[in-house]
Amino acid sequence: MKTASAMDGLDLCARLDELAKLSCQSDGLTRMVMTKEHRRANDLVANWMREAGMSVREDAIGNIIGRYEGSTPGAPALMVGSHLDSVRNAGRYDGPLGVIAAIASVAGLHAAGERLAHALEVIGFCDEEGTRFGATMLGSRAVAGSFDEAALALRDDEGISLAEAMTRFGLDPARLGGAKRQKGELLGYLELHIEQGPVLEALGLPVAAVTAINGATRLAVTITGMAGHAGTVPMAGRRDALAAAAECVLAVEAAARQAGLVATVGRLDVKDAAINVIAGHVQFTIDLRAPRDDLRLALLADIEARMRGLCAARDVGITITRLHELAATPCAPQLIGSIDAACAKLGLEAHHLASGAGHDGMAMAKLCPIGMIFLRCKGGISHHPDESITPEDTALGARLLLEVMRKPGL
Ligand code: HGY
Ligand code: MN
Ligand code: MN
Repeated sequence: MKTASAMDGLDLCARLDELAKLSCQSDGLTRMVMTKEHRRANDLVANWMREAGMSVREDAIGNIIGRYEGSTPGAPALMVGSHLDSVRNAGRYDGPLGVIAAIASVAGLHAAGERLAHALEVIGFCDEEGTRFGATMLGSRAVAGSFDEAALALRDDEGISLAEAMTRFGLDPARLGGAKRQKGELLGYLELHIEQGPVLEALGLPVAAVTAINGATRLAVTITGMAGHAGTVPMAGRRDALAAAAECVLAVEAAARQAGLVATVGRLDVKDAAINVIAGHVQFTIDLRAPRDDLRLALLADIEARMRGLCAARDVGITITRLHELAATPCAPQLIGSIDAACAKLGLEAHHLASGAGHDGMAMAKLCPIGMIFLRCKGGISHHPDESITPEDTALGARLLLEVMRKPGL
């Protein structure tokens, strides 16, 4: 990155636009883990990291990591970054903003010849969304040492397992343990991320310190009934898996509304679907979140009970598989305090906000203190092509990130 423009909002947004082109979707952004788009994104980010004065490596799970030594080589590092993968038909700022802003911050230090007492490591996590294989935060779990090896057997829509995809990507699944960092290597983990909600825009504030990240559970549900002829099987005799699944979807929605929480069926697939066939086999996903784990587990139990009851009444089978679970995660008070102090230094209000969305910090919290900065985004829109931030806010977010990187208070 050029010296003067390292923290320039237009330059940062131009780099985010460049990254957004690395997509398997011709008319939008979809970038999934262990794909050629992932490879091209790692290569592009690695070049920017080197330009910013960092040494660069790709770890055993495909995260791209740049290191900028402190005044004493080998000192523990503050890790700063976010994820480089996306959901399908995504916005271009969810994830990459945190990586690009972190690189720009190091580029600013490098240009000034400034070394901190601690080292800095900038990371582009390989898979936070879980778009391709369903299990989420593969990269940060591997770094934190909480990677579930069962995930290696998960298969994508083409039936390719994560293990096979890693091999094709040039990684050895048997060696992914090498990504794990030891306690003490990292002082903490810090991430700049779009808010993905409407609060900051409504308050007229550009940034906030995140206080905690909601806990999340992801489920895969399979309903098995009896396929049949749409014209000959009487309604009374049907074991219609799609009708049962539809009732389950509404039960999920009703349970979440009643609990004052959120639960979403984002994907539903009918096996051997045909216009004139009663569905015999349906799979769908459930994503549920809560700020407290007791509330999340109570909602989970309620949803399971409702679904099992209505499937029994319809004489169809139901299996429920847990794909992913992460507890509600508080951010470190020291980092919240540092973000507040940096806001004060930049003349910004020190607002606090909890995160309804999940983030890699949930996994990293097992290894070290975590902190997050939220940046205002237009209409709170995210996981959508209309996701939007301004160059001015982007530059401000990067400057705030740099201030906290200088004085994390850890
Ligand atoms: O699902 C989430 O909250 C995040 O975008 N992965
Ligand atoms: Mn994200
Ligand atoms: Mn996301």
